[in-house]
Amino acid sequence: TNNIEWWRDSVVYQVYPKSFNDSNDDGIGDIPGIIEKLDYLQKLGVDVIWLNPIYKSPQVDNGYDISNYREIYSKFGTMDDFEKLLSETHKRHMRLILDLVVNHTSDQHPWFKEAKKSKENPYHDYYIWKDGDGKKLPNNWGSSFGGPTWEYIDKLGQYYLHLFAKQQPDLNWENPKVRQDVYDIMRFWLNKGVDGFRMDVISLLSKDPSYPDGPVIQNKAYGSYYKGAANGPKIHDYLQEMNKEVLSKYDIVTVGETPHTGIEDAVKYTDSKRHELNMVFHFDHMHLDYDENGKFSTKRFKLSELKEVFTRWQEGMAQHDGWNSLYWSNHDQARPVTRFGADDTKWRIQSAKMLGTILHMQQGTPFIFEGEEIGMTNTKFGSIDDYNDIETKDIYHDFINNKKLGYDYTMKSIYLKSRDNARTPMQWTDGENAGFTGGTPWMKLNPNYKEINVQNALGDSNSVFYYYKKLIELRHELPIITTGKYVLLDKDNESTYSYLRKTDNEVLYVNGNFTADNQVVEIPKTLKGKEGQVVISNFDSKATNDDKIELPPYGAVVYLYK
Ligand code: TEU
Ligand code: CA
Repeated sequence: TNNIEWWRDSVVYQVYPKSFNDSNDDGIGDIPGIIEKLDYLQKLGVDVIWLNPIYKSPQVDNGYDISNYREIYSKFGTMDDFEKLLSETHKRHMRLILDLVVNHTSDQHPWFKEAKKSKENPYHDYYIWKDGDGKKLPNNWGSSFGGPTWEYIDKLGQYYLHLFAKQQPDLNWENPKVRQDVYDIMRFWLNKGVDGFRMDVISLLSKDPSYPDGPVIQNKAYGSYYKGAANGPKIHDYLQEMNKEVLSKYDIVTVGETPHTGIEDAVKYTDSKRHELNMVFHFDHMHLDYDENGKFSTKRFKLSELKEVFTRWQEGMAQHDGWNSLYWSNHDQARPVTRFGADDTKWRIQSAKMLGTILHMQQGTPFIFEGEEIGMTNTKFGSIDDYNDIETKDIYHDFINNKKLGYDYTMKSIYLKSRDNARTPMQWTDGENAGFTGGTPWMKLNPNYKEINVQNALGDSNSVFYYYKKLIELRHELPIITTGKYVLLDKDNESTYSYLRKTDNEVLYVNGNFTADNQVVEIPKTLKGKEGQVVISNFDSKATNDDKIELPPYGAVVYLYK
């Protein structure tokens, strides 16, 4: 539309390949299945598709444990399938980005198999080792999926570091050979024509060489590794080197997943003058409903805190030359309509649209996770055996056996927070297995697919789908959504969220009701008496020159003042 970089007014759609669409009825989503649905994504109007890892992997952590970075996981298809996906995506004027997982590899990667043979092996130094006796751990760090971050290899008399599962050993970024090999992998995919990367836990690459003990928080048995691993001493050197050697040579988009990163660090990653990344995913809004046990809580977020987080990031990135990513969920998070809206039959559709409005009218690049555009909800499986996710299984064990929180509470927290809420198969139709597969699905479906599915959404002009389509169109049509200055209104109001986006000659006025009651919003003084045109709303709202707006339950309305 204008001369800003293309990714600034793009909308990204995240595909979790395993759960998207199965083309050959083996129960597992695959690349040919994604190709079948490209017309659907084009209809939605998204600009970019991000695929979770599609590489060869033992699937201990659903593809975040890679054993060959240049091969496709065989159940997802072949390299030919991938190349076809890429060209079919480009044919439809969309772009495709891949997940780059280079904090760790699989323990089945040839580098690691070599590395653990001996200390003299040329690949030994590709990973992070500490001498020891197998009794005293090098420090108190606990891994993300339970147990210590250190695994002992008897033969070597050494521990290796794994911030995640023990099948995910951390790469040693201090070693320039590791970095060059990673850059080669990146070039391999970029030279095929992929349009960028989402970079997994990229804030964790550079470890503090003193490996300091971390504080023991969230009732965990071990210390947190963040102090010694997040935003470490050399992280910006590494990313600037990566940018210089690889990223700067291509017209691509990069988004870093950056656990434990606040505004100050995020500015360093994304300020365009520093030549690192285009944007990052922070977790501040994801933490609002954590409790003393961390993520797996039954606590509900507070609206004033949500506003505080969004506003801090909107203002913080705008003050610098940074850029926001915008998301309600992804493959690691609960479904937003359950977590931030209301997933009951009465308010599901309204609240899904309201949440979409509040996020998509902000400055930044929005990410839509598959199924969000039809308002898919969390699920409740009857037994822990129906769950697949390594994190969920670890929490179940920890809550029941160690923390003694009881079965009912444990399952309740899983119903609210398990990553598998996001990973149930995509709901295409009301037919068998929601049209996801003709075989036995790798994970159970959410039984509400009879009602919530793409087929129904496409047949109903009032569906969440068409509302999201409109939100995406607005971003392409109204530059103010990309460029306008964000101003929060009525910050302490626990029922409604209102903000402005401003340019020199226009104002966008965004309102969302987060409750199941009617709410009245006072129009700000500067807009009173002027006529705002409705650009999108989930209820029957008209142009207004009134002093107040009446919002129905979960109502949302956006006005444009010229
Ligand atoms: O997640 C990184 C991360 O910070 C996780 O601890 C995340 O917060 C957690 O899943 C939330 O419950 C990334 C990937 O997105 C995730 O799927 C992988 O399991 C993880 O890295 C390891 O690669
Ligand atoms: Ca398949």
